Amino acid sequence: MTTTTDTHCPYCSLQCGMRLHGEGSAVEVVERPDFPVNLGALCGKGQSAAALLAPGARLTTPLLRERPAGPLRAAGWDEALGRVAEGLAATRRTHGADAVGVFGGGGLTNEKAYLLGKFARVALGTANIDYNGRFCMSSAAAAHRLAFGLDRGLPFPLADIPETDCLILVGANPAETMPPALRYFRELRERGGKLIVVDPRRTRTAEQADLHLQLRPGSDLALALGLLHLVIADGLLDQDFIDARTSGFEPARAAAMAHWPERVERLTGLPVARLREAATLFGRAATGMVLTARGPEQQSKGTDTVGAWINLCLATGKAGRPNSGYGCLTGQGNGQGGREHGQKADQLPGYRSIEDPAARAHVAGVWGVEPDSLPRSGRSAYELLDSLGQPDGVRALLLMGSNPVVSAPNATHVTERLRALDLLVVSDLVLSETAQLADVVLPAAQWAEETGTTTNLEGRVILRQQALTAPEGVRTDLRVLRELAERLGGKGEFSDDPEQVFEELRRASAGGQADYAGISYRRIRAEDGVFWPCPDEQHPGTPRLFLDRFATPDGRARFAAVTHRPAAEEPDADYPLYLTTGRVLAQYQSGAQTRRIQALNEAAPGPFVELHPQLARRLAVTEGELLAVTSRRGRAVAPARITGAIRPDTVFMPFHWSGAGRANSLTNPALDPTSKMPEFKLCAVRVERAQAAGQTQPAGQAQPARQTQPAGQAHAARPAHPKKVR
Ligand SMILES: Nc1nc2c(c(=O)[nH]1)N[C@H]1C(S)=C(S)[C@@H](COP(=O)(O)OP(=O)(O)OC[C@H]3O[C@@H](n4cnc5c(=O)[nH]c(N)nc54)[C@H](O)[C@@H]3O)O[C@H]1N2
Ligand SMILES: Nc1nc2c(c(=O)[nH]1)N[C@H]1C(S)=C(S)[C@@H](COP(=O)(O)OP(=O)(O)OC[C@H]3O[C@@H](n4cnc5c(=O)[nH]c(N)nc54)[C@H](O)[C@@H]3O)O[C@H]1N2
Ligand code: SF4
Ligand SMILES: [Mo]
Repeated sequence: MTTTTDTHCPYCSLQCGMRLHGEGSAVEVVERPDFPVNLGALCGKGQSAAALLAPGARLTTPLLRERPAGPLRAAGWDEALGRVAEGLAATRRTHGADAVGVFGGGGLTNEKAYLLGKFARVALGTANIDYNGRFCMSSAAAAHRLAFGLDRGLPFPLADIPETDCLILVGANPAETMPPALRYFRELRERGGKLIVVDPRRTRTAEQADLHLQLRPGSDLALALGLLHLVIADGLLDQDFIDARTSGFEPARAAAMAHWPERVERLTGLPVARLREAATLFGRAATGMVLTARGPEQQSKGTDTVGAWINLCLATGKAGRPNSGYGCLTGQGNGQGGREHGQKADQLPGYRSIEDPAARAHVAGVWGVEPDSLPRSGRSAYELLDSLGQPDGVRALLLMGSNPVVSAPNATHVTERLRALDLLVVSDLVLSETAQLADVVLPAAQWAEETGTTTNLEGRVILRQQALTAPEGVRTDLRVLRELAERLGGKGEFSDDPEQVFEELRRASAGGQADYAGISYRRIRAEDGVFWPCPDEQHPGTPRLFLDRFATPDGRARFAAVTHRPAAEEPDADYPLYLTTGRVLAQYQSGAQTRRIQALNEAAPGPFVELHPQLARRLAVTEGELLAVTSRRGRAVAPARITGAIRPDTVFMPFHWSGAGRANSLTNPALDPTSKMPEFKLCAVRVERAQAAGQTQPAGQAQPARQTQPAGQAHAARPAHPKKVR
């Protein structure tokens, strides 16, 4: 029988609508032209997403490690879950509940993220749960809450973008990271609106801009302050808006006045004339938007940096009004919903604080437990990974939906910490680099094999519908959590029916900031998604926030009192260049999924180091030659890609690969004090020809499309680790 199911892409936060068309276990992705966000358009990742559903391409049986340094072998579910439950319980008995940790992901559905948070607090009783979203947009989330009292990535639908007069895109490269969204920027320019792109590289996105500000990495804070300075000097403030709808302007004004154009030119490397051009375009526009992505956010001053861009919007009256505002382009498939319902260290569902007595009482009521039994705040993502295997740290870890061996900063150190665990349990679709280190690997069902909601970058809650039955041997994450909770014999009820879990999430979120109480699967199907907050079934949902008031106690948006400061590590004589990192179109994140898909692997076969021709000449490097990049934390080797599109003082590496070409062997785990975001976007490095540096192995080259080994076969043996204790 042929079936057609409407669903959404498993990858990024655009959550493009797609249709799965198929017979039996074979499905193909076809267009779904009626879904408003992407109107049928998909990037190559979405088009090829079904390839990983095939049994040969993914895990179909649990895997167990018998001896600390032995290989992984196939096992039955009963044995695998028994081992996990016993191991977690033993760690809890010996070292206390907080010695058990949980690490989640922004790709998990709302139902999974919610149940994972409940599982940690109720079934395990641990404070130590956090997730990879900490590495993603957490600085923007923190700045949002400080300024507006509420964090939703975009306060308006994407469809508003073409209506604004001037848009500043800061450290975002949607041409590679969300191509179907380019339509909105194109329409903006067709209407006569201006597009300004701020990026140290002339990306495919920057090529489409009216003005490209090719700043020095890490200088966005100075740039935003400098633009505010010029706007003030040119009399372009919206004083009525400042008086009526904001608080705290004076210290923000004083900080901006200390960032005069020549000083900002020195800090950013941008000529004063360019700064003036940008300030005039934005300041004079009747409406305007600033959108940030990972460029300015993944810095040890990311929260302050985003705050400075919000200041620019507030000072010019470009927030809380139609076709104006600040927004963050969230990244992961459920990067928005995944940060709302309790998989963060300090959070309970509905974007509630775990330290707030009223929030604890409400959620404990829904969960049927005593408020006092709920743990308090735990460690943030990098702090949690850094604590693994340490005497007072986490000693048994359940990891669901992340591949930190590739994606965490200072990854060599993080890998060592993972190896020092008493027990590592990884739920994944494939044998990721992190799963290869696990004691127990649990094969999870995939997006097309289960139903669940995600919340896209606009705050639109949408429904992925099951189109296929998962292969034998694979279980859903919800079922794994339910069965583990039962084996652990604790309090609370755990359902594995997604709609039932969503119904519980509605109740748990009711009255919170991210209020889903009025959203149901039925409504989502009928309405192309529903925007939160949506407190009851009659409520239409909230596509646009802050039009009447901001979500602060007095309804006013708050200016941030911020000044420029250097990065945690600036270039010096030993490490004279900036390294920045990011993405390419055909690979997704740690590459665990996309490196297993042939078409994508052909399009982007391996890591590389982007460098300017001037730098290449100085280093006597030719195109494709292997380069050794060294930072204070490690070294990576990858071929040179010479391009005039990058600053001569900066090199760029994508972070999608493991092995010798892993960018995160180099990156700096210096954390933003507020958001705990690591400084992925810049560190100081030295670059040499690999041969000159004594490297002769052609390491870091394209990796062949690796297939997961069939069930029953021995899997990667893990090198022995001295810290391994059992
Ligand atoms: N193809 C693809 N698409 C993806 C993903 C993927 O892995 N692959 N991941 C998804 C996820 S989770 C995310 S978070 C998003 C990320 O989406 P983006 O933020 O658009 O992607 P990045 O490449 O990380 O960074 C954007 C730009 O920041 C620039 N940049 C580097 N340093 C600085 C700086 O100091 N200041 C400024 N202003 N810019 C700087 C880089 O040159 C880069 O062009 O993409 C999502 N979509
Ligand atoms: N140098 C550098 N490092 C970075 C960044 C950067 O810009 N530069 N960006 C950071 C950002 S923004 C992000 S978001 C992180 C992302 O990095 P990761 O957290 O590693 O994200 P993914 O590679 O998407 O890992 C998801 C894993 O979960 C599996 N998976 C997918 N869906 C499911 C599911 O439903 N259930 C289960 N059980 N497993 C699933 C996938 O197969 C994959 O192995 O990387 C960060 N690291
Ligand atoms: S843009 Fe994002 S959601 Fe859309 S098809 Fe590509 S990866 Fe999927
Ligand atoms: Mo992300």
